[in-house]
Amino acid sequence: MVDTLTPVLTANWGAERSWTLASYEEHGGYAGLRTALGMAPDDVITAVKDSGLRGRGGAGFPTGMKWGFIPQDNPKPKYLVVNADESEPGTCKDIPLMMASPHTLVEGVIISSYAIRANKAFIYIRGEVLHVIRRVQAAVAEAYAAGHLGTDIHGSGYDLDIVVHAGAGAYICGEETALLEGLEGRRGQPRLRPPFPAVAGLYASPTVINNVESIASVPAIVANGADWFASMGTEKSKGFGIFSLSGHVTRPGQYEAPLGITLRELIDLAGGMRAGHELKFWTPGGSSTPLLTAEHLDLPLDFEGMAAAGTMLGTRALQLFDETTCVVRAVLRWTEFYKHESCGKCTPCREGTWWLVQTLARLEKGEGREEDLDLLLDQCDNILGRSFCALGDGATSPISSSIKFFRDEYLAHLTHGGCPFDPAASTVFA
Ligand code: L3W
Ligand code: SF4
Repeated sequence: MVDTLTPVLTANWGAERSWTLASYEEHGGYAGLRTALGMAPDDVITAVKDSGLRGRGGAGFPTGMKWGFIPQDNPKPKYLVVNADESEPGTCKDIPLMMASPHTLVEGVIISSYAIRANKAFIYIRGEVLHVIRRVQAAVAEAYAAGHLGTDIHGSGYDLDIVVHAGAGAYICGEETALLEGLEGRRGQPRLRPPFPAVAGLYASPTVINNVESIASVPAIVANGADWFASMGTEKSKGFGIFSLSGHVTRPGQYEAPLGITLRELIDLAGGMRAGHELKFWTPGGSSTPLLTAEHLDLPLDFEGMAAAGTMLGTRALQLFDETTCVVRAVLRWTEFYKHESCGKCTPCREGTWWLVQTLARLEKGEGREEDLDLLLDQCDNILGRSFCALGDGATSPISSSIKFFRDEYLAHLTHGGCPFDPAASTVFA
């Protein structure tokens, strides 16, 4: 299901064979590339800076500023790496984008590489999605055949090669420095930052790493201008984005809309919650972002609005749960995921996620004690801010936020001697 209020990234998803070069060019594709090649690289960076585009992978770092960090006086090669290792629970925007319109990404890679003066770019795709890897490989091959890639692209004197790299199925490789380790052939574990990749990234060379959706937004910015992009969204969160609705909603799917839209408006677009049920809790940007409740339906879904509510916009992975879902069970499922995916490099996360699962599991079974709630919060305190990377911090988000909003539901498991919910009533986490 795709619905759009800002038909840009998803505009052609419904076109016949939308993933082919012919279809993409028929709908104006590669116009941005021709415009960019007629500009000085620094002017492309300025356009992206002026547009206000912020990273769409979760953190919201200004994209043009990141490109500006690449030291052009450094004689080493520069690289562009696309983080297409989409694995955050609930996050499902980059994979549909690459399936429906891989050329939007490929065109974005060429323009972005030109801007930072990179002659080699990598698209790192999570290994489990073989169909996506094949589709992007086919688009890259079509782009080479059409002269959009290779040497002297369209007579500009600019050369670029793209390598499509398949990951090996580790969530941690979505962390940018672990991704670089994986790309270099080592075990995927994060590196200490600084130095940030912009200074010393792939093969210790200056490297820009951006999310798929960030790079896919670039062709439209170059083709239509920075002001056009900045006219959408909110004061500090410009432009549009893909909002992925999943869970207990009538029409789950991708909804492209300006940043700052509210969840209430998105649920309306999606036909409402499933009939006869009400929203109980939701994640704004995947399970690593603290949960919110029905009280937060009218907050702007932008970086500032979510920060003010004590959470993060993240990847706009809106997982919606109605009153039939046990929040303790949902949180236990996510925590088991983090424990499984912890790379083991640092003690707070490696040991802490194991303890979180032990404590949560006994509470969920009704075998815990009331003091276990404070114990859980203490365990979170010992992980948050003390882990080597964001995975450890993210593991604490669903726990601490669910205890804040649903302490009584945790306690009900103790008085009931187990989960008070009927697992058959909820279609999620049953
Ligand atoms: C140069 C500086 N570069 C920061 C760059 C940095 C990176 C970007 C953001 O985590 C979040 C995380 C997850 N000089 C710089 C600099 N940079 N200072 O800016 O950096 P940072 O540290 O703010 O975030 P991060 O470690 O990249 C990303 C959240 O996203 N998340 C997870 C998403 C998961 C996926 C997936 O499924 N693949 O996207 C969900 O919300 O919790 O907070 O490039 O180098 N001084
Ligand atoms: Fe690895 Fe977890 Fe530490 Fe990150 S926080 S380095 S995933 S053990």
